[in-house]
Amino acid sequence: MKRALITGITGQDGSYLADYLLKNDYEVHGVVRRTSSLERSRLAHLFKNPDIYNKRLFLHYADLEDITALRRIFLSVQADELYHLAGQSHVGLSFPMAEMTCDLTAIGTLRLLEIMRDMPGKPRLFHPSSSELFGQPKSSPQNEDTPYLPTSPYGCAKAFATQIVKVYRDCYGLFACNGIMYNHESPRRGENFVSRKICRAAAAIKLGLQAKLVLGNLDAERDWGYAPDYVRGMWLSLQQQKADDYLFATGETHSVRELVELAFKAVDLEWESHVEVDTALFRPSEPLRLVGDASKAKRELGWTPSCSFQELINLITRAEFDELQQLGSEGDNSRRNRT
Ligand code: G4F
Repeated sequence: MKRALITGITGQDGSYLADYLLKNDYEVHGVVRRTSSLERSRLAHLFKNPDIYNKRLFLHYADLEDITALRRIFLSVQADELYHLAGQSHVGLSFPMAEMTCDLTAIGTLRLLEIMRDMPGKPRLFHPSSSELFGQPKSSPQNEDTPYLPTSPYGCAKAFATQIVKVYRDCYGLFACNGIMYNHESPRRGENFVSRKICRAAAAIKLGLQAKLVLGNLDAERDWGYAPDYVRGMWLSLQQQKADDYLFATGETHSVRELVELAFKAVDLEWESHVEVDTALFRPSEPLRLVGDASKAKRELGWTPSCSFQELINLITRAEFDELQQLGSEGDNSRRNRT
């Protein structure tokens, strides 16, 4: 049985990856931070399964800054594969929290590589890089060779982390891969990312639980895909003979406005009378023309996205509607914390 270690296992990607690996007969270990709340609802279905929790799924406590604890976990787990998904992943919040974002995302990755260098049986490493690397690129679509021009502290931190992974691969022979991930969404997305915020609001407004939706830049455009597809790409990256970098994207770009239109249409509402724009939610700078060319991942890994943009937004909005309706029928309209 192969053994995998996931930092950030409680997040959207970490929880889908745990599902995927467990289905593929892995023993899965996750690193979690201590928080005052024990609720880790994205993993709840796994905790409830007596054949899985503490049998094939194990959690270990450590912060990314706590090198001694991390090193101890790495040595005791002796994983075959390490997926480093933890970090501060909100681009907007990286502006007010620039130092923390760079420390966790950039230096946190370097610290992990340093631990790996010293390990006797070195695991294969997957690092999730981001389209934020490209910021305002001179060409579209982007591929693995497009120069980095990040426009946010988060993008700068990812540029450092991506390059240091390549340096450690080339200099120390580590099996370390970057996946340049474009936006990927699902019902497990954090509620302060725009897809989930919009789909949840459309469902809540339809059910009479929310009056309006306040958004930032409706003209911003992204290449949005379905998170479980991207998690499959992470795994495929580590199954190759040679470590390399791959870009994962749908190749289509859509605006926030189109996302709003689809989400409200999914619940049979006209969006214009429910949505307000607040310029306070605009970011100091916004990437432009972010759309990915995933032909290398398709050619070498056999990876393709499974879900269209419309299917994705319908799927998230329907899941929100069902969940809010169920909470309502249980007499509890409070928002559930999924992390
Ligand atoms: O959903 P978002 O916050 O995602 P963003 O900034 O593109 O970052 C996500 O994708 C990256 C690429 O894969 C990851 F690296 C990163 O970790 C994260 O997963 O915002 C999408 C767009 C932005 O242009 C933002 O300005 O939506 C625009 N937007 C408009 N109104 C809003 C809002 N974003 C948020 N979060 N909230 C709004 O009210």
